[in-house]
Amino acid sequence: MTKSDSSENHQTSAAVAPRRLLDGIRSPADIKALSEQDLPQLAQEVRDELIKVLSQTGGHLGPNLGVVELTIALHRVFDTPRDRFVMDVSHQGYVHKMFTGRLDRFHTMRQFGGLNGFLLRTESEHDCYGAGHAGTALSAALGMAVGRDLRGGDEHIVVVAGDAAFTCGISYEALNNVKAHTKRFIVVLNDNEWSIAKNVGAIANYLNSIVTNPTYAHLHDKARDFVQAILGKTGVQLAHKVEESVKGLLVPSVIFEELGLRYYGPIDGHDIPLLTQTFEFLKTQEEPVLLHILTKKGKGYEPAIKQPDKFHGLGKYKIESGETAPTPTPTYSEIIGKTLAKFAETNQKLVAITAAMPSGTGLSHFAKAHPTRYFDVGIAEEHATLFACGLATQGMTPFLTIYSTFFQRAYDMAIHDIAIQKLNVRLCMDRAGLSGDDGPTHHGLFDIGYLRHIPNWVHMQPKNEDEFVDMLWTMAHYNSGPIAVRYPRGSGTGAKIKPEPRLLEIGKAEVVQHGRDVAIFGLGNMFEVAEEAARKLEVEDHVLHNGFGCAVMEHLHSQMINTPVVRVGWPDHFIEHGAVPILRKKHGITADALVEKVLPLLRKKSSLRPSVA
Ligand SMILES: Cc1ncc(C[n+]2csc(CCOP(=O)(O)OP(=O)(O)O)c2C)c(N)n1
Repeated sequence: MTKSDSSENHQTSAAVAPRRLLDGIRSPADIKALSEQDLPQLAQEVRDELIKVLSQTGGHLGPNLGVVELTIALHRVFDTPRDRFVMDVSHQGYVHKMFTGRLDRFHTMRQFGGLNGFLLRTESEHDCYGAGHAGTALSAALGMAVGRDLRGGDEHIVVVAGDAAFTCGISYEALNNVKAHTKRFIVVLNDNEWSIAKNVGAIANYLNSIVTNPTYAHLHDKARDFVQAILGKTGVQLAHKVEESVKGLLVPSVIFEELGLRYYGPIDGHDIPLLTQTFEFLKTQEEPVLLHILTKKGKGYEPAIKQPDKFHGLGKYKIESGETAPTPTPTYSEIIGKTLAKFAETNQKLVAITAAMPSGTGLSHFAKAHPTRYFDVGIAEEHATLFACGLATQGMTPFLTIYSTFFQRAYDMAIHDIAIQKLNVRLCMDRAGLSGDDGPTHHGLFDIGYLRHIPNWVHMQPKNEDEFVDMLWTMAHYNSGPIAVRYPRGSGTGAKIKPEPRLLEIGKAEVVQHGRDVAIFGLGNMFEVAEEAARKLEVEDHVLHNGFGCAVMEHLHSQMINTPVVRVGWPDHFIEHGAVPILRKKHGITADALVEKVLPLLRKKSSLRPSVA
């Protein structure tokens, strides 16, 4: 749509009925076509849309409410898809989706068949890089910038990364190389002081020290007036001349400059004119630059401002109050947080570690009870793992709680540090199995595969909450090397947890039902499905390849047992996002699908006796 199309449409419909400016935004050109006076209204409409739609779909509300003005300014100044926005995690890309031709599908967000909750290269030409895990943006964007330079291109590469992305080691691995490899590179550090929980560590303190510098408020006002007066009036031609003066007006920050990026800021990330003019200026720079902007997570929605952690990402909620539906039974995460806190009362060596997920992993319960033995290390899974290794060498009892998908980061540590040295690290993998609406970046479908071939590891999965606590108890007492437990998102069967946990025998399966013709091996939360199928054959909430079923087949083979094996698990491709029951049905991870696979074999059973895994 051209500029005139956009305003014409707006006028025509405005004459009939009040129409949102947002509805006229079909592409970034329509953002550029709006007058500066219209932008606050657009920002309000975007916020209203986010709050309304996400109340039904769930999603990353707080982060997106915080980047409304930033996204407007970015799309006014830069031209995607030619210019590239590389968003770290990309959970803050919802507004960008609205502005790039996806507003009409915005209500399908995170639903099966609908828009993904993160940026996806396959979803839009405006999404130049997909993500879901943190810390990848700077490196990937640097690769793009170098590719552009080698090609002789002149497009802009703009990174948008939150303050917590700067707790990731890889962000610094990228920064270490920026200056040597490109001259044109724009980084926006979106500082809202929050990761999912409050951001942690020395870098967070350092950013805070810039922001709370007593001269900052004064300088900020002067900088704003200056940039607006000079750049606003005369455009970017004067940019080079004023560069030194602009820098002088802003608070100098050593760390980013030492790393080779010219630092600008901090500036108000909700001030569209200031952001726009600053981007116009940064666009002209022939050196890597970092703009530090200050934003409020959850801006414009009181419940999200009051509880940034909860509203970082959540399911459905009531718009008026922000209330969410209560979970009927305690989740596995809650159980682990409380159980470890209880164990730690008598085991003074028990320590618990999270990589920026205190509430997600349930460790917030542990943190309250044992603050000195609780460690949030930031978004730093490799460091968290090595840190646990170090603690283990000191005879501590480290519990490392990480989502299955994020532990992929620490694969080398699982071999090189934990397994080879046979360290007593207890790995608790939350969200093992399908994560549902977050999609392929978050499904925990690979951990059996990536751990089971490493020597020395014990790997468990409980069939219900009670067995989970037994497993945690067993882990706390297991001192013969690494031990892991995987458990799903949400609640289990609701099984009553007995008062005293029991020690489990390592490597021993439980025979739940005796029979003939078929042997069903069920793992973890798939036990219910298996029970129903045999009443149930067990299946696995993991990819088939290198999963539990493979382990069963290998074992049968090694014992020279020649029997057909039916395996039920996730197929060999990345599973899309959507509600878990829909995805299970689509991919045949149900008792019915299992029975259907086994029946033909049973019909032939005169000669064969099948096993199911
Ligand atoms: C490797 C990895 N670990 C953990 C997470 C979970 N996670 C998603 S967003 C987020 C916090 C991001 O904070 P920040 O970058 O400051 O952005 P904000 O949400 O505050 O805008 C975390 C820890 C992740 N996505 N990737």
